[in-house]
Amino acid sequence: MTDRLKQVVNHVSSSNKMSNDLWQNVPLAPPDSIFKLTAAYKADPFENKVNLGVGAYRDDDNKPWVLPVVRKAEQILLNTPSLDHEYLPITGLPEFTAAAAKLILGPDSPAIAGGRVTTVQTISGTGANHLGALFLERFFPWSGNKEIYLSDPTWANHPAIFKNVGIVPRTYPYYDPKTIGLDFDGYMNALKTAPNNSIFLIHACAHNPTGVDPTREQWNEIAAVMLDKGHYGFFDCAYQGFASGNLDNDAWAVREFVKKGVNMLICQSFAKNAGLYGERVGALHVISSSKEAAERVKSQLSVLQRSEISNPPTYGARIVNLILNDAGLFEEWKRDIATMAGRIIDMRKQLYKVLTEELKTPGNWDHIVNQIGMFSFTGITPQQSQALVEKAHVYMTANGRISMTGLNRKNLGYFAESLDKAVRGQL
Ligand code: PLA
Repeated sequence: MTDRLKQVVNHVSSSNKMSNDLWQNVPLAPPDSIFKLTAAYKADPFENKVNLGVGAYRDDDNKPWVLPVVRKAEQILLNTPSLDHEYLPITGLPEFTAAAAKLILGPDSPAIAGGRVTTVQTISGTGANHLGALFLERFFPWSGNKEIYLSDPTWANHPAIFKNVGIVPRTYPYYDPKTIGLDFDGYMNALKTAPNNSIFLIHACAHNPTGVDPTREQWNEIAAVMLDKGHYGFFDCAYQGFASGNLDNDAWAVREFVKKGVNMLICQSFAKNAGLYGERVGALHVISSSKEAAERVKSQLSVLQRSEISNPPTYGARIVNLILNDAGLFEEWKRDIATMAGRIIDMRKQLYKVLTEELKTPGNWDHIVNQIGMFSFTGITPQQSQALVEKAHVYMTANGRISMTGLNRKNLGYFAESLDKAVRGQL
């Protein structure tokens, strides 16, 4: 070997050694609890496999559904040669952010009219949660520890999002396994006993994973304590339209809290209600007490956004912008949402019927029809969930959550029978 060659070999082997050692202390992380189900489902050759994991809408043929209104908007975009691929402003497409604020806060929102809303386009709902968390970590007038109260249970990603920015996640009671419903007393007690000016993360509608929302009377009581205690509301709205099938109904709590003057921000996602999962369309709305404060908030959100993603992506925001700002497309979108919500409600009714009338599965299954939104919290044990995954090829999260959209007329019977066997300990 020539000296030069030896030198090169040595160099390569030493750099290899270095890179081998470099990550030796990096522990192997477990796969994501929700997305691992999608991967396992895809890899499973079993014919009757069922995916009830991720909350992504499927039609009755178990296919992802591109909303007809989205197809139309895409055609319009294709036929608009003036559109280019320049960067958007840091806070996003202005027509989109303005319309997105109106969608959640209402067209006649006094907060919008007063210029008190700062809206920033984000990387879907997750990005809105992250940017909101980051903003609070930096600028919330913390009086003690940096903490946020999350409902028990909540979306699996919430604790990680807050931990990432140095906010400690704590929990407040939300779900009562005995009633398979809301633990309203526990919730109220947590609001009352938390230190003044605490931050509570609240699911705006169609709570994930339980499918259990407060009634309007209960929302009013929650708002009253929040005001009394000076608590801050961190609203996560990932399912507007999916709870009742109606966009305005599902925004009721958010609008009511804004009207009552609860200090709050809202994270908004268009992943589910527009079926734009992978396009990552969302927004963060921060409500301030004055126009001048809203401008300062906007300036700081711009600084944070710039260093995180520089500026948000164009494609999905352009689609939603067309839908929100064209009266005809907007009406069509509402019909598409009603189609999705209606199919889910139908599946709830059918599942309930098969479990209670045909199979006479032990236990009370009223919650299947009473819970709302994409998910049902079945109330089965982690062992029963595990048996369903491992023995019946029914993919669902260990906490007993099922995504109702994964059910259709063809697989509902198989799922119900498998659930029945799991409950009877016969799987
Ligand atoms: N907030 C809640 C309460 C959610 O359930 C989800 C998504 C998001 C925010 C974020 O969605 P986005 O970033 O796509 O807008 N929850 C899903 C998917 C549907 C996931 O885990 O990311 C779920 O299966 O729970």
